[in-house]
Amino acid sequence: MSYLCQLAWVVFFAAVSCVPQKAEQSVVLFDFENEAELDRFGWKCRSRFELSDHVQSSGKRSLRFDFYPAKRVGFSTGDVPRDWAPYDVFSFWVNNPQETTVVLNCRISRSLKSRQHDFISRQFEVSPGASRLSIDLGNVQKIKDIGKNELMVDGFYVYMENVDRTIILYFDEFRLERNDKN
Ligand SMILES: [Ca+2]
Repeated sequence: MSYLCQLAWVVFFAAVSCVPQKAEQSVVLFDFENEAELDRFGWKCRSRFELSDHVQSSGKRSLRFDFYPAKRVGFSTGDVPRDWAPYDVFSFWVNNPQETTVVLNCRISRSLKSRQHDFISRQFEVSPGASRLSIDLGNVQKIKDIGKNELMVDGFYVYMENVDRTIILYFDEFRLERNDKN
């Protein structure tokens, strides 16, 4: 093989290896099927949590979380992929066994350059029964003037505020999703 030919192959393979890997269409971050998943969370006081096979959206189990009366109570994790820019939606399934709507908050912690942080916060009114809650990451990028490919995340926090009675919710299938079908 001539020198030029060898060089061409080197350039070709270098170019191929530099093509960014496309993110999966949908990534399940937590499915709450085994106890080890619970170790990936930080748990706050004033709560009780366990895996449950009572209801679920995927697999056989979900997370049952009892929010006890408190000013603020919930659960958080930093055990997530850092780069959320390739994804369009962050969503999770929730089942509200109460007979009334409850208010649930979700806060995504975004890391900025120079070790600063800010938060993407959403408040949801969760109706009785099952529903899927979602945060449109594309819209967040627009509102916060975040450039494409610049959504670096440290983790998220799901919580309730001013809880005056014990509230039970079941959670399952925390996901990152892409909208395009390619
Ligand atoms: Ca599950």
